[in-house]
Amino acid sequence: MQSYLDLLRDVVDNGCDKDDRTGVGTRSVFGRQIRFDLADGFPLLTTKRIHTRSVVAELLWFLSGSTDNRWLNALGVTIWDEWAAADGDLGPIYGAQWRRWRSPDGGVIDQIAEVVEAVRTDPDSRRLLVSAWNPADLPQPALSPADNAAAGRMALAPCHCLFQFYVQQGRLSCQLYQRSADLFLGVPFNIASYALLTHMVAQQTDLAVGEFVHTFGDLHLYRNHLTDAIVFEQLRREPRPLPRLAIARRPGSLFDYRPEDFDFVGYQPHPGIRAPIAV
Ligand code: UFP
Repeated sequence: MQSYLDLLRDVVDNGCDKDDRTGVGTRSVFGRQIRFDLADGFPLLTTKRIHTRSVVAELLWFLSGSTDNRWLNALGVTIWDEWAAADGDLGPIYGAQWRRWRSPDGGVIDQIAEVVEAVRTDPDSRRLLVSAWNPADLPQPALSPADNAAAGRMALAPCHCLFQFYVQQGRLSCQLYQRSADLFLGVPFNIASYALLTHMVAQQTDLAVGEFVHTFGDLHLYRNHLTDAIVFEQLRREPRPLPRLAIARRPGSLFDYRPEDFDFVGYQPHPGIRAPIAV
C-alpha cells in the first residue's frame, strides 16, 4: 500500500486550497490513478486499521439493491447514518442504480446481473460497465440529504460513480472512476470495497483476479485532517505485508454472499486513526 502513502504525500505537497460543499475546505488535486495487482495480496491499508466488517456489509447492501439504512444498522454498521432520513431511507443511491436503473419505458435494468452475465458470455466486450451516475436522480443542492431522500432523490451524489471490468488471459480486472475522493477517510474503504467486488465477480465467472485500477477526479484531503495526529501520523508509519482474502464458499450467485463468507487472513495493521467526517 505504498502507492496510497505516495498519493497522500502528493496531495499534501501538490494540492491547492479549495472550498467545498461541506464548508470544511480541502487541499485538492485533479486526476490521479493508482493500481493494485490483486494477485499480490488484498489491498487493505495496513498503516491504520480499516473496519472490514463495514466494507463487507456495505458492499453486500449495495448488491442487495437496498437503499434502506436500517438494513446496514441491523448488521451493526453506522457509516451511512449521517445521510439517512428518519425512516432510514437514502433515496435512489448505489443499490437502486446498480440493480434497478429506471428505463424510459417504465422497466428497470439490473446493471450488475447484466455485467456478470456479459463477463461470462462476452469477456472481450469493451462495454462491461456499471454506472451509478444517474443525472435524473441526483440530489438538489438546496435540500438536506434527508429532504432529498424524502423527495425520492439520492441523499448523496455517487462518489464512486462508474466502473468497468476487463478480462485478459483468464484474469478479471476492474477500473473505478471516483469523481470525488476523501483521501484519508473514504479512499482506503473504497479500494477495499472494489477489490472485494472484483474477487466476488471473478469467483462467480470462474476467472482469476487481475488488477484493480483506481482513477480519481477531485482527490482531496480535508483541512482538518492535515494535522500531526492524523495525516502526518499516517505518513510516518511503515506499511506491513498485505492480507489475503479467503472466501469460504462459492454461493449460487453474486447476490447470495453473506458477511461470514469473507476472511482477511493475516491482517495485522497499525492501530486506527480517528478523524472527523465532513457531512
Ligand atoms: N466520499 C468518499 N468516498 C465515498 C463516499 C464519499 O471519498 O465512498 F461516499 C467523500 C468524497 C467527498 C464527500 O469528500 O465524501 C462527498 O462530497 P461531494 O458529493 O460534495 O463530492
